[in-house]
Amino acid sequence: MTTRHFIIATAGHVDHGKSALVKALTGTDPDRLPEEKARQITIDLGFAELNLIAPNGDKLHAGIVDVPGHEDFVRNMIAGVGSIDLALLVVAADDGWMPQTEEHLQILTYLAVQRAVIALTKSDIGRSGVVTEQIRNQLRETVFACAPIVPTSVRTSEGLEDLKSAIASELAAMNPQRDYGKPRLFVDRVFTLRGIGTVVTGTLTGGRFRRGQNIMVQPQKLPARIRSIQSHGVELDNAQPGMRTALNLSDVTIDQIKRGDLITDSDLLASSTLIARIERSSRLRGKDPAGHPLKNGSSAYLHHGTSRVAARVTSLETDKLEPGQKTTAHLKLASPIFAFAGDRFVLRDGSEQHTIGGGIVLYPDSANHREPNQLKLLSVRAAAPDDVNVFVRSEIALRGFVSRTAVLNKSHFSASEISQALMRLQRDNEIVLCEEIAAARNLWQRMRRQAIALIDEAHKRSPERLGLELTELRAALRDQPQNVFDALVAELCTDDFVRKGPAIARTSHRPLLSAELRPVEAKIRQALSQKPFDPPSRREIESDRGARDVLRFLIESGEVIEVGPDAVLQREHLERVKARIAEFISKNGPATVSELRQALGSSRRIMVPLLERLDRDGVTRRVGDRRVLCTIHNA
Ligand SMILES: Nc1nc2c(ncn2[C@@H]2O[C@H](COP(=O)(O)OP(=O)(O)OP(=O)(O)O)[C@@H](O)[C@H]2O)c(=O)[nH]1
Ligand SMILES: [Mg+2]
Repeated sequence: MTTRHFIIATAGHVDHGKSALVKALTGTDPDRLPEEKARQITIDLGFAELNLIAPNGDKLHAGIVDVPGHEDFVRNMIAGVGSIDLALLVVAADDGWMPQTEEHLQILTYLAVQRAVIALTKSDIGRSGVVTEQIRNQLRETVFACAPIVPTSVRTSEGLEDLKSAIASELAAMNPQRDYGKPRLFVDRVFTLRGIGTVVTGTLTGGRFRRGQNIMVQPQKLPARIRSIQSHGVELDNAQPGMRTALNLSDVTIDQIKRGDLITDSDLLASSTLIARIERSSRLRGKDPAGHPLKNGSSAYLHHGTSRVAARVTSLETDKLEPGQKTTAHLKLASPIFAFAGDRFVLRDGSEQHTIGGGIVLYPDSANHREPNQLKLLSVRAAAPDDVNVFVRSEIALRGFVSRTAVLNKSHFSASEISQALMRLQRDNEIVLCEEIAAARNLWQRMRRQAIALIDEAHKRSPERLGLELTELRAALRDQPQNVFDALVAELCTDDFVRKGPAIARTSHRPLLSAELRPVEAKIRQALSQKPFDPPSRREIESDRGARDVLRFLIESGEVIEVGPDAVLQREHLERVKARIAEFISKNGPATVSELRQALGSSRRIMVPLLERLDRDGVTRRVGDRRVLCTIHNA
């Protein structure tokens, strides 16, 4: 039977008994720092593990993150609850609902934690009945309204078994964290072990890591390799989502990596601007500093995963945001973060005293989506952040084109979920799929029509040419990204168009000289044949525009070969001169340029580039200042 893995984090006011409870449940004291022991307070995150049996007998394993309750360390608390399945919200029976109980509840809500078990601690000294009622009242309008409340005491051991069963029932009812093939581990600790090297720990989400895998430390894009993996002290080949994970990394030193960094397998760029849906809890009171209006352009701190970064927040819809309100906003970050659409975050004020809001990343890249239709698309996305169809459709509508790998990958959806959504949209005729590109149908058709018109125009303007130079087409469509352009050319070429060297043409197009160029053609042919191995230079032939066009036509049609920058030969003459050179060397042995030139009635101007070309083609080989035939031609 496989064990299902989950992550639990504590939450609650300072001194309410979170760490004591974790110790009583697991046997591990999560307070490990000397300063924590001395001050009897949790400062930084602590870790423990709990094995449980589900009501149906399944094995459950929970990594526990114990967070500090003190208001000075809310920053650490947020780092601990970023990717959890279940909150263990602790309220002391003697103290009741307190400011950080409230602040932590709001943080859990912003981070979209869906389930909680409430431990009513210190039941040996408190007023369990009154406080239970108070908790129920506080949770009434929240997702935790029906969460179990279990009175416990670590002094008398009352309720500890009940608490374990309550946790087990909650976890048993949950799906383990999703594996969408995009592993991310937000680093919460970095340390070095003698003889082992750099170790980072965190909670793994979104995908798996395996021993030996190459990874990327983001946002700095630092490549490294996973030398070994542990979870709660046990060596593993693989770590899966929802596991507390320790990675021993090669190629990184501890000064290159810190809490807040992210281990991922993606080398996509991190972003310094985001578009996000921001909301402010209606529980905030306007008269409290945390509830003051959030004015446009205010600075705040954005907490994402275990990272915290200064941000300038500008609503795209309103001047200021009051408690209970939501808006789509633009966030300019002081340093980049590696976020996905759908990621949750918390906002604290510039002084880092208060939690003022939170939200969801809608668009994890730079963009300036302020048009009403764009804002509408974003709010549709905000309303259904877990709907892959909504995500993909809005992404294509916002960007016009997307490349599957580069953009859709910054989401909480797997490659196959995205592919299926793309196929559905294609079936419904909303988009065009072409190689790596998915494009809004209207936009693609417009671009395609434009390209076809340009090609037809080129055929008409210069019927003697192969077609429209791709560089010319690219210049006309310069606003489109290169990969979109490449996809368009590829798509055109599946149909009525074809690539011919550097040009694109209608398949039906046959280059043809216009009547007025025919005499020029005859003249050039004659000039090239008069002294077949020593014809006039290209410059001489191209005496005017018409001659230039004709010569290019002859080159493109393959009748004339460019031997050097200024040297051209008719194809048949090139073949003949090649044969004569081979014959001469076979008969007389290795020959110099000037021997060959004299023997064949050619010139240095032709013979030097010609022999270089034959060297490149493997016909001749240079030995000193002589040419020999390559063995294959001797044979
Ligand atoms: N009587 C009684 N005291 C308790 C109980 N649980 C914890 N305490 C005491 O409460 C104090 C605080 O306990 P901690 O577990 O450190 O509280 P905490 O919530 O982890 O505190 P921070 O991490 O600093 O927020 C300690 O002195 C504990 O001995 C309990 O069930 N009964
Ligand atoms: Mg503690």
